[in-house]
Amino acid sequence: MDRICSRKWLVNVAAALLIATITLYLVLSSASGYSVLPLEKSSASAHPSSTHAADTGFIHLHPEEHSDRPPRTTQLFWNITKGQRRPDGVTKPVYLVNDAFPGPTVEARSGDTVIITIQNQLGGNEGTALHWHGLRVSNEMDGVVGVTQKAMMPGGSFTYELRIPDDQSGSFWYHSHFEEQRADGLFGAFVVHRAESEVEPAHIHDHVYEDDRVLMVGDWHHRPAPEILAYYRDWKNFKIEPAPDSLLLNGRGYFDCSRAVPARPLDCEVVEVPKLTLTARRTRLRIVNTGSSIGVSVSMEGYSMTLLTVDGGSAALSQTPASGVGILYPGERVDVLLEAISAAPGQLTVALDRENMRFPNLALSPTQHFPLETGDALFAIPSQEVALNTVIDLSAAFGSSLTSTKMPEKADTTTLLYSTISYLAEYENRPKGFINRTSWDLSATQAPLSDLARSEWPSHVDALILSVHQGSWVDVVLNNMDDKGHPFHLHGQDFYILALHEADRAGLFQTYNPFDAAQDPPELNLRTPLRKDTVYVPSMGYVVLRFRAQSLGLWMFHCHVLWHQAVGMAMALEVVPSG
Ligand SMILES: [Cu+2]
Repeated sequence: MDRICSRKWLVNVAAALLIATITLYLVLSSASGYSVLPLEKSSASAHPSSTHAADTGFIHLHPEEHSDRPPRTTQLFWNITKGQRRPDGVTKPVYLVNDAFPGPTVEARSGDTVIITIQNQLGGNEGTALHWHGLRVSNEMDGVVGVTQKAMMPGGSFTYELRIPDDQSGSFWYHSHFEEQRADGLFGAFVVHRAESEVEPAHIHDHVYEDDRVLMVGDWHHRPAPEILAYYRDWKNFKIEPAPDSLLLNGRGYFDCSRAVPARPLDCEVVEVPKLTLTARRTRLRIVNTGSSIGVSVSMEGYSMTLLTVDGGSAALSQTPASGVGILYPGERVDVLLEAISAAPGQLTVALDRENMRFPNLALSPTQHFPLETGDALFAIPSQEVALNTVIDLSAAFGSSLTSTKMPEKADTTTLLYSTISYLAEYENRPKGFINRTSWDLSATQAPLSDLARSEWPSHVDALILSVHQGSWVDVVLNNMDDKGHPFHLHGQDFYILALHEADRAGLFQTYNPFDAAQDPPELNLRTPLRKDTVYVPSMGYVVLRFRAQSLGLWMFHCHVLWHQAVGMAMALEVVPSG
């Protein structure tokens, strides 16, 4: 009798366990199948790298290991390969540096020499090269295929010897400058810490922070970049850039699989929304837009943001602390000081600007939220006054005061440029980028121009090459003839932004010609201009840039929207010896 009873009891327990298991399975499988924001769930289907216990979602920096040591030389070895990854749940072949996506973060200090030997292990016939965005390295190390080097072919290697100037520190990044590899993940962060002995503007020096972190933000396409470019170049698509599918923070995002359309099947798994954690009361956050075409705004609930620097460590000031910053365009960087104003968990919000998304992608959430947690040790700083829901306007920021010895009242040469993307019958109605009616055809420049005699350049590339003397001051007036903005990046030197003008009447160009005596010149900011290496030129407006030509060689100047650059919106600056 006892045995029968106990057997019945066992059967009941087993049945109950079975029902519980089935229920749990149904709950979990429906969560992983349909929930858009599965905050807490089994890690079984999550991306492996997002489940790491110590993971904060940010890239941690170590200024204490660099600021008070003497300059040194370090050697790195990087293998470039390609592999399948699921950055946002959707499988895609991405570029890997030493098996990592994004590539490893480089940390150095001003005056260091970083030697990086790159092995191309991509196989097939695919070349590559890396560019060190914003770093003032010697011209032959600039990594631009067709200008400063040949593409490094599979099985080959190339050694970049990066001598970081004694007076350069800040937030940089590296990325491929060959075809469209940047859009498929060949990039990483590069931070140069300031030596303690260097003088720093007071508004930065007065701030203390306990943590120093990087956040790379960028749009993301599920299809390989060559397909995106082919779409953009197709005359049937009216020169409208394809909207991205997703966005990534330090290489991770989340895509709602149920939004995939049958016409474009995806290998999609629901992944956890990446969580972000900040443990310090004050953090220096270096935000890099690593995307292909879209501007981003970033805001953080529970934190105030104070502008510190823009691009490669140039001081920048704006109004009172805000709760966000933007719009940051591809290639641009901004360093902000984050101060906790609330100990409660909040969220980080990224909003993608719609300017380069005229055909909306219904699968994309243009504004995305990521849970932002605070560490145990965190407590709010009560004295902070933050205008909530305000965003630091980078186009209205200004730099620290310049003395007249730093920049002359007048430049030695002035260049007038007009840029546009048009589609003309003679080019089969494909979009083509022009600067002063020249267009850079990258596929035609396999031999680097730096290896060729000047007289041979025109037969290799039909593009504008502006020659200036080393040490001379150059003004560039760049008029944007398009009804959308373009973030232009100059290699090898920083420029001051003396004027920036956005057309204030829709449909009306407001250009500036400094050689037209009848036109009133705009007001130039000669005392507190922002110093940058990437500038957003507003639609139908213009910028006036001034820089001192520094390093000898050929330096590209191009739109950092990858699709615009790929269809020719590029030119070069040639710095020749003076006298
Ligand atoms: Cu552009």
